[in-house]
Amino acid sequence: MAHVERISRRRLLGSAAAAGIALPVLHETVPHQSIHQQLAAASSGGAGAHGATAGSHGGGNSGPTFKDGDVVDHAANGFNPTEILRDFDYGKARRLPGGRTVREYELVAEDREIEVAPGVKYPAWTYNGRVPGPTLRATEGDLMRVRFINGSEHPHTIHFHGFHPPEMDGIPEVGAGIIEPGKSFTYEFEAEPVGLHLYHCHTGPLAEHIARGLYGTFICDPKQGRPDADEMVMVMNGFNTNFDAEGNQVYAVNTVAFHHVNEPIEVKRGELVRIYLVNILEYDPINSFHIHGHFFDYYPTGTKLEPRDFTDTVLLGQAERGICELRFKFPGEVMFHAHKTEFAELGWMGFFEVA
Ligand SMILES: [Cu+2]
Repeated sequence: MAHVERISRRRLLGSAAAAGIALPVLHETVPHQSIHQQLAAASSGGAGAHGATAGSHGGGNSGPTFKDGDVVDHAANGFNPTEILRDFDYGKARRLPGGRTVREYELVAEDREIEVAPGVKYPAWTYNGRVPGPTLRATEGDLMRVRFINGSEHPHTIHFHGFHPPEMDGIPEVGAGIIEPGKSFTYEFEAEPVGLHLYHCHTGPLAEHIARGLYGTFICDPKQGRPDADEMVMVMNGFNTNFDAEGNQVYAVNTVAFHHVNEPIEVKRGELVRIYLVNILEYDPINSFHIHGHFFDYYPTGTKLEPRDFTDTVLLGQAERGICELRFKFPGEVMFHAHKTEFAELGWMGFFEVA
């Protein structure tokens, strides 16, 4: 019954595409007629809002997203998840007298409609026009200066995870507090501790300010570095396209549903791959990550240089993150997805192309 309830809460999602993405699990667990009726209702209810269409069946491999390999308009979005994957922002770096490195970054809040699945538009709030925002990267002990310019119509902040004094915490009524539209503020703090962190807006209502897309990854590298690897960032997120604050209708890594089904991540067999995995998902209590046919070393929060686990699946609550390291053993297409399988079927799945 839980599945039925979940479908019904997604009926009004305004997205035939998301509703049409097919749910084999549901077919197995609830009467077909009921599901078909509900999907048909979702399709007809949603088609008007976004112009997406679904067939009379609406779901499964007949779903418009999956079946046809439709893709979103990355150019219109202004970003491509394949590029976000390996895009690290080290800021504008210079040495201070005494040898310390200062890194200066700029983040601009901007309201922007983005396409999160083919035909599904979402009125996002972004840092630098993209969701997730830039992956800010520094080495422990660097001085970080993050200039925040609020170009949005809404008040926002940047709240970093990591060490910093309260006046740099990016919460209301402390330090600069909320940064109003048209205003700016520079957050300044030392990069510490070593690990994989994140940042997000901390203006109320907090859930909405996060869900809208105001978040990104912050990596603090150890001074001695980590072993050479093919590094990538996966921010697990989702979109509550009907704004009912109950779960989400679209799930992904780095925003676009099924993106790495359409564009598998190219990796080399035997090479060390390091995934910086962040869960920022709002409106669902847990998310997960699973790779097929392989196990990985797992470093929770990346704060220790020795792995805690050797596993093929990790579970993460919101703001939990960890580093996954592995070497692909076999050539070919290797699937990865949320082992919250409902999420996988609503967009959170993809493939590595191992060569
Ligand atoms: Cu905000």
